[in-house]
Amino acid sequence: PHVVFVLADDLGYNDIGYNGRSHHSATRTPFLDSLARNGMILKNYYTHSVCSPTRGSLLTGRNRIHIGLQHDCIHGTQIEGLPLDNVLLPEQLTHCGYNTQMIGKWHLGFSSESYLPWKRGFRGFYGFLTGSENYWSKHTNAGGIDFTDSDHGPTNATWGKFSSLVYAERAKHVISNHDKSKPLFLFLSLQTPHSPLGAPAKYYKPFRKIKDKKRKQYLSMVAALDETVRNVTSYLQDAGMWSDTLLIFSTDNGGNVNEGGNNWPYRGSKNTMYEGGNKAVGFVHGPLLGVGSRGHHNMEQLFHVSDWYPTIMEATKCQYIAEEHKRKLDGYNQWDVLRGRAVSQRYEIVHTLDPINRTSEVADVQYGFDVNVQAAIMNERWKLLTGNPGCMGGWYPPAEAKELVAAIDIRGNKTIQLYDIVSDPLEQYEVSSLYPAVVKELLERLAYHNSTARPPISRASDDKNACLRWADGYIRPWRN
Ligand SMILES: *[C@@H]1O[C@H](CO)[C@@H](O)[C@H](O)[C@H]1NC(C)=O
Ligand SMILES: *[C@@H]1O[C@H](CO)[C@@H](O)[C@H](O)[C@H]1NC(C)=O
Ligand SMILES: *[C@@H]1O[C@H](CO)[C@@H](O)[C@H](O)[C@H]1NC(C)=O
Ligand SMILES: *[C@@H]1O[C@H](CO)[C@@H](O)[C@H](O)[C@H]1NC(C)=O
Ligand SMILES: *[C@@H]1O[C@H](CO)[C@@H](O)[C@H](O)[C@H]1NC(C)=O
Ligand SMILES: [Ca+2]
Repeated sequence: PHVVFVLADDLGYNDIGYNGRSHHSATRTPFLDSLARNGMILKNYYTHSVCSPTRGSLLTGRNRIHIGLQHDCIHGTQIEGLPLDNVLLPEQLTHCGYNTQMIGKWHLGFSSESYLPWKRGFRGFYGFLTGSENYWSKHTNAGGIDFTDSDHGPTNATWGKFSSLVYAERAKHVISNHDKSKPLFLFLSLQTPHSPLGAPAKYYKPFRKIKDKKRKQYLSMVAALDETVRNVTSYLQDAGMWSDTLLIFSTDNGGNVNEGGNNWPYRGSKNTMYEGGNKAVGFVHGPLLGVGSRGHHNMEQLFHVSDWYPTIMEATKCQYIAEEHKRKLDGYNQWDVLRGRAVSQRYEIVHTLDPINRTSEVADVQYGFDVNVQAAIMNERWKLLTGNPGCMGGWYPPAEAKELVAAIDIRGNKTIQLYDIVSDPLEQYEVSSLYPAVVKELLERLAYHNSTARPPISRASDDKNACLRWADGYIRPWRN
């Protein structure tokens, strides 16, 4: 089958129509909703809480703690990128005869050529290398133009054109040039609805009445996202490829409540360890799933972003280049689970374990784990947080829902928090003092996971000689 993986950037739980309708959100995603309704909605799906870790996990099939991405995103001046000792999903798929194409945002390092997407399994890349940029001019904050066509190098050819349109047109080009006797893997890594906020005027219409400017801009960008997927779907239909396409839709992390996104009724924001940071929008569509064309299909079983790698390998019947690659994965093959033929083997997710992020330099080791360190683990019904879970830790209704009031973070200075995520999915009742045995068990789990972690890459590897704007105006690798 052809596999189209659509990754939205910073789309919150309450920003997709099928969730928003019952949670006071004005978001409108009719096309995505229709795909989801005729596919399988992942109701219990988690990503990491920020861009690079989720993207790294998706492409390696491993948890962020095993690819050095436990601390923060990869910054433009950082030497290290997604560690090179991983074989990425597109490398495996290329080996199985796929035409592997990536469009959009990379954000996994570009200090030297070896980190670039087209050196790591994608036959073609058309998009940007850093984490955010102007949607029209493609300028980053540092001033460089960040746009590269892997066949021709950095380019200014998309200047002035909103990126949704740029990416949809590129997808059309990829699809029409694709040799139909081969399978296609298209990784459509869209910029919407990540900041900087703003969209062409036509997308604002349905949101005219919303007073909050950021929310209005953000929802317009979500509308552009919906239209992009609609158009790409029609290009696949026109090419006769749609009936043999598995489409996966996912966000990369929770909504950023400071930049128009929304995760209501869940707690927290992007970059927090609460559900608002990690509980993600995701669904799958395509005849291969074997689900009927009518009715709602919700999957309640636990699914993590690292599961896509082995799941896609199974769906495509692709043989691993080497068995050892398979053994390195943290992800579970959930293909039969998605098709309702098996029960998920996953019962645990480590959201993070970040030794650089600590609340005190003095260690406070309990059951083998230093609880000053930012960490979060879900295990069956329990969720344990240690250290600093992030600064936007309250409950934030969408700005258009004037009847709802925000509830502020009341956690105080606790370095250990325990929630029963099944009976208390909104994380309102901190119960660590009631269940000391559970706390002990989960701290021991964290100590175990810590013993398997790789040291985090960090800003300590920033290069003072990094160049984010070459004399010709562009961004590109600056080391050999
Ligand atoms: C989608 O296609 C319509 C009709 O051709 C076009 O007007 C619109 O600009 C396209 N939008 C995107 C994001 O591709
Ligand atoms: C993780 O393991 C390392 C190496 O044993 C240790 O130095 C560190 O304190 C541990 N971290 C936590 C959070 O316990
Ligand atoms: C730790 O993480 C929180 C939330 O992600 C962030 O606000 C804070 O700045 C981080 N601190 C350090 C030292 O990285
Ligand atoms: C948390 O600790 C800091 C520093 O010790 C203190 O200033 C602050 O008042 C404490 N906050 C709460 C809610 O206890
Ligand atoms: C990119 O194109 C725009 C519009 O033509 C132009 O103003 C700008 O100077 C160009 N930038 C570079 C680096 O060529
Ligand atoms: Ca993101």
